[in-house]
Formats: sequence, C-alpha cells, structure tokens
Amino acid sequence: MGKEQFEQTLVLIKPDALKNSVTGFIFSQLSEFHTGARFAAAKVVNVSRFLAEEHYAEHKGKVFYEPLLDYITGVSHYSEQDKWKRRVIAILFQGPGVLEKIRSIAGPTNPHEAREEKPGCIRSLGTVVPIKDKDGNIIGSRMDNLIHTSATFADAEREIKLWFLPQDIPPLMRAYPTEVCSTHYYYKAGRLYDAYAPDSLFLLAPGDVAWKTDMEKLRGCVRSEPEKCGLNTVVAKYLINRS
Ligand code: 3AN
Repeated sequence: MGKEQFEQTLVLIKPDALKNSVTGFIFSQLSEFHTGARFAAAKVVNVSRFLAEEHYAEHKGKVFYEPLLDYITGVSHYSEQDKWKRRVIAILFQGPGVLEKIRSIAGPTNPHEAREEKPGCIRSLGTVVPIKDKDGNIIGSRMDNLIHTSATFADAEREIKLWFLPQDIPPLMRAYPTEVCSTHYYYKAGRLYDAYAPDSLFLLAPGDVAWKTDMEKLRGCVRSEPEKCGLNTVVAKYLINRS
C-alpha cells in the first residue's frame, strides 16, 4: 500500500447528531462511495471529561471551553436522567486526500457560515447556541456543528492516538508505529505504576500492542509528575467506556 493510502483522519459524530437522529444522513455523506476513503475503525464512546479535556486541550481558557466540554460529553443535550444516552461515535477514515475530503463534506466550523457558504454540507444542519454569563449577558457562542474532523495531519495523529488503541484498528490499517509492551502498567489518581497499587486501574500487560509514542511516554511517566510527562493523553483512551 502506498504512503498516500495511509492518510487518516478522525471523525466524531457528536451528541447533537445522535439526539437529532441525523446519523443516517451523516453516514451516507461519509460513505466509502462518496469519500473514496475506507472505514478503518469505529466505536461508540461515553466521553468522559478527562477525554474531552485532552481532545480540546488547545481551547483551554477560551470563553467557549467549558460549554464545549459540556457539549462533547453530552451534558448539553441529555439530562442527568438520560445520561446513559450521552455518546459520540468515533470513526477512523483512511485514504488518499481523506483529510481534505471529509473536511469539505463537513463544511465550515460555524453552522451559520456553513449554511451561507456551503448549503447541504453536514454542518449546515447545525446550530449556534449563545453562551451567557451569570447575569445573562451573551459572552460568546457554542457551535453545535454535529461532527468533528481532524484539521491537519499532526492533529489527526494526535487525535487518532487519543481515541483509538492499535487493536481497535485492523493491523494492515494502522498508520503509526506500534510497540509490544514488556511491562505491566497501572493507573491511579493521576499517577502511573509499573506494579499493582491498591485500587489502581490496569492499563497494559506484557505482550500488549501499544502506540510506540505512548510507550515512550509511559516509560518516562513511572514515578514522575503526570503533568510533565503527558500521561493523560496516553491514559485517556485506556479509560474509554471503563466506568
Ligand atoms: P473545527 O472543528 O472546524 O476543526 P476547531 O478545531 O478550531 O474547529 O474547534 C473545535 C471546536 O471548538 C469546534 N468544532 C467548535 O465547536 C469549537 N469552536 C472553535 N472555535 C470557536 C469559537 N470561536 N466559538 C465557539 N466555539 C468554537
């Protein structure tokens, strides 16, 4: 397979798309026939705040950051009573030019602009919700734009490794180097352990296949400060749908 075949992008079908049941429309737009790209992986995810914070790390501190976390975790669209419905469908697509093709089908970030500039694109069916401060003044907007798609190759690599384990992807469709783990790894309260600690969560065992870059980070994370070694970006995907 040529290198261009290994171009990959992450798509997230967000909670508003599930709530409004436009998944059929989105999947038909994203079909292999329309995009020329291949489905390489898919999973239904109850997005934790932990994962959301990692995914949207670049927006931390912006006025729309907290509303954005509420949106992607499903809190904005499903009440506490319906919290079991809070989901995102994460999909990995692969093929030549896939990044640009799927960004074009998705359309501009802002649904108002999407309707103006590209009627019929997926995000033209989205909506913009005002963000208010505690006094009711409008201080920004939340863009409920139904779908996320990676913006650059660097973003795609970071996001794909954040949402998918190598074993979520058929072996011949893995675009990034992997490594076989030779240690046990456990996680508890923001720290990594290479031996079982009471109440820790099991992450990896010898023989497991992991992203090479994750293994490099994990080796640097045992007994070190988690913020400094980028532990959360590695751990987030191992905690997907765990509790
Ligand atoms: P895109 O999803 O089009 O690549 P990004 O990556 O810049 O856009 O932003 C990620 C998400 O953050 C968007 N989908 C949107 O929901 C939100 N966002 C980005 N910029 C703004 C903004 N200026 N105001 C409100 N929300 C924004």
